[in-house]
Amino acid sequence: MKKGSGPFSKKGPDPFFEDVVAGLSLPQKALPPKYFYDATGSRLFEKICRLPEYYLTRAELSLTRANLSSIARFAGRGCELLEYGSGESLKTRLLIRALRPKAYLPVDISESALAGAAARLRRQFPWLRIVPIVGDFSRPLDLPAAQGPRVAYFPGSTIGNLTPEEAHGFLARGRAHAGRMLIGTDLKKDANVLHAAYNDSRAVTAAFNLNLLARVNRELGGDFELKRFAHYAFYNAALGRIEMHLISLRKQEVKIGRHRFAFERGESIHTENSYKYSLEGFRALAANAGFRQARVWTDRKGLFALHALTAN
Ligand code: AVJ
Repeated sequence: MKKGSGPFSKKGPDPFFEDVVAGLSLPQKALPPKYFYDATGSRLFEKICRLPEYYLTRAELSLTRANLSSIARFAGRGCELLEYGSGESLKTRLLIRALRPKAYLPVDISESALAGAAARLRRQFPWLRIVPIVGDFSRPLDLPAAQGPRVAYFPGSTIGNLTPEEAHGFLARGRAHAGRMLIGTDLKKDANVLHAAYNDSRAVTAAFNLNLLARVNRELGGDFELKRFAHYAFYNAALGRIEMHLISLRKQEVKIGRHRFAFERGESIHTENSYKYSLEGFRALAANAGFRQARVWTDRKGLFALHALTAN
């Protein structure tokens, strides 16, 4: 078990432990997807982004490259750039080069991911003021006061992890952070294309999903037997989302500290939602949260969208 974590940590309750116990106690067992990204999970996610079936990353990068000067014009050169996520990505570097922001404020729950990304960006952009912020964007956030116009960047369809209700809350709270937003969303499309993206032939997505149980074992002293669970992902068309689950392959009991969780054969842990939006659907969601869609860019194949939003 990792030092300083688990039920007996001196630092008080460990949010990972609390969230795991709460999630596995629900009638439909569930684990929050934000915990996918430990060191192993982040490595697996990068591998997912390079898979032939996982079109999202390439589509967003290509639309960003193709529209970089319009995007920069919308954001305003010399703004403060706030990013939800640690800013490891190639897209972020493109944006920084094009915008020449006064400051760059990455927000991430992982202090180590933030520190690593900030160090690399400092080397690449010595002129840039970088203000890393440890925080969870799915909850209210306290940010340093803006010293000029601020634009928030939320790429990668990460907003797709939130339900539309949560996304509404995120956007409504975001109005206090930034007057303008750039948000990447995956578009609705043929269910077979979506299915393949989350059921890749090399089973990297399966390994990414199962790593969540391995992480519970490593950090919380759980005794999940990974071979007794299977990756399951499908497109829920009625709700417009990919759902990822881990299915128990037999009746079994799992221990985490003094807690025991019983699984029926076939019972699932719901590990992720990945919402897909139509252009109109996201525009309406943003409008309800007080944002006007000023522009929207898509890639040539119409797979992915980047929305430019202005607070009303
Ligand atoms: C990083 C949340 C956008 O939902 O497509 C990739 C995560 N899950 N494969 C997504 C993910 C399975 C990804 N997001």
